[in-house]
Amino acid sequence: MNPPYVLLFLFLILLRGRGAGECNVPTRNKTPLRTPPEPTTNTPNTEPSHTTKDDFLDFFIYGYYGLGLPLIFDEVDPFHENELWDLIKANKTQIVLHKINNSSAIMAEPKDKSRYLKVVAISDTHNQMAGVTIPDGDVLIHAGDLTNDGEYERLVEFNNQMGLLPHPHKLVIGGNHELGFDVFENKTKRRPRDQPLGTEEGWKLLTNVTYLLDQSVKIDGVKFYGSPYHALPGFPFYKNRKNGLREVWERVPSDVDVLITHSPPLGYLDLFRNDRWGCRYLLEKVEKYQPKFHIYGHVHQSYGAMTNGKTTFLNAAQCDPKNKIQDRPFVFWIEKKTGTNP
Ligand SMILES: *[C@@H]1O[C@H](CO)[C@@H](O)[C@H](O)[C@H]1NC(C)=O
Ligand SMILES: *[C@@H]1O[C@H](CO)[C@@H](O)[C@H](O)[C@H]1NC(C)=O
Ligand SMILES: *[C@@H]1O[C@H](CO)[C@@H](O)[C@H](O)[C@H]1NC(C)=O
Ligand SMILES: *[C@@H]1O[C@H](CO)[C@@H](O)[C@H](O)[C@H]1NC(C)=O
Ligand SMILES: CC(=O)N[C@H]1CO[C@H](CO)[C@@H](O)[C@@H]1O
Repeated sequence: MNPPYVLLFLFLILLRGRGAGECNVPTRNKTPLRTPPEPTTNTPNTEPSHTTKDDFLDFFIYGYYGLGLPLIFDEVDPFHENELWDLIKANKTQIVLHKINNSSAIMAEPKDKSRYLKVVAISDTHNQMAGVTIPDGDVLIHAGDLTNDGEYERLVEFNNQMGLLPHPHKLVIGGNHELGFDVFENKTKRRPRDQPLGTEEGWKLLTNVTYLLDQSVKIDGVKFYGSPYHALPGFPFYKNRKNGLREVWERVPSDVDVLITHSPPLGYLDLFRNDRWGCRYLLEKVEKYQPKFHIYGHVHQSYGAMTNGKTTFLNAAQCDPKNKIQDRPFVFWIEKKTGTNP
C-alpha cells in the first residue's frame, strides 16, 4: 500500500466512523435494507454487523470498492438499487430453493433422462477451478470471474482444466475480473493496480469452451444466451445504469431458455452487505421473457437458489466473500425441444 492510499484509507475510516461517509452521495439510501426479502424462508443472506476490521479486510479484498469510493468518484451511477427494491419488493414472489439429498441438484432427476439436458452451473471460481468438484452433465456453464486479473497463465490453466472435463458443451462468459476481455473498456478508469494487468482478447485462449459475448447457442433446441455486463465501475464490461446497461439487455433474445449473465438481477440473490447490486433492467427482461433459468454470480455473498414461480435464479458463485472456494456447484435438468422444434 503506498502512502496516498494509507491516507485515503484512514480518512475514509474516519468518515465512516462518524457516519459521514454517506453524506457525499445523494442517491445513497439512508436506511439501508436490512431485513431479508419477503416472503422467503430460510434466506441464505445473513448480514454480519459492520466493523472497522471489516473495512480493513474489504480494503485488501475489494480495494476501494469495499469502502464505497465509487459512490464518490462516480456520482452518475447509483451503484446499488436499494431504494427501488424497497419500493417493488412487496409485489415480488421469492421462494428459496434448496439442494436435495445433499447433492448439487436443486430438483429431482427426471425419470426419462434422455428427454432432458443435465446442466451444471458454476461461477466466480477466481483461479481455483481445481477446488470445485464438478458433476458430469451435458452442459457446463461458467458465469464469469474465472480469474482474478485475466492473467495469461491462469487463462491457459483454466482452458486446460475445462478441456479435461467430460461435458459435451461448455459455455463461458466473462466477468468483471477478466481484465483484457472487454475491447471497449476505458482502461484509465481501472483501479491503478489493475491498469497494467490482464490479457488482451484473453478469451481467444479459451479454445476448449464456447465463449458467449452477447450471443446465444442452441443445444437440443434449448436456447442459452450469455452476457457479461455489470454496474461495478472500474472494471471490464462496466455499464452505467443510467446510460448503457439497459441497452445491453435489449440484445437478449425473447425466447431465451437459460439466461447467463455475470450480474444478478435486482432483488434476487444480489445482496452485497446491505446493498442490492442487481440490475433493475435485467430483472425487467427476466420477468418479461421468463427464461426457465437465470444463472449468474458476481456477488459472492448471495450464493443460492430461488424462484419467482416462472424463473429459477441461481447465484452460482463458488467463492465466498473472501475469495475462498466453497465447492458448491448447482445441477438442474431442462427439457430438450428437439421433438417439438426440429
Ligand atoms: C402491487 O400490486 C398491487 C396489485 O396489483 C398494485 O395495486 C400496487 O400498485 C403494486 N405496488 C407496486 C409498488 O407496484
Ligand atoms: C446432509 O448432510 C448433513 C451433514 O453430513 C447431514 O447432517 C444431513 O442429514 C444430510 N441431509 C440429507 C437430506 O441427507
Ligand atoms: C440425490 O438426488 C439427485 C437428483 O435427483 C440424484 O441424482 C442422486 O442420485 C441422489 N443421491 C442419492 C444419494 O440419493
Ligand atoms: C476514459 O476515461 C478518462 C478518465 O475518466 C476520460 O478522461 C477519457 O475521456 C475517457 N476516454 C474515452 C475514450 O471515453
Ligand atoms: C479436450 C480438448 O479439446 N483439449 C484441448 C484444450 O485446448 C488445448 C489448447 O488449445 C488443446 O491443446 C487441447 O487439445
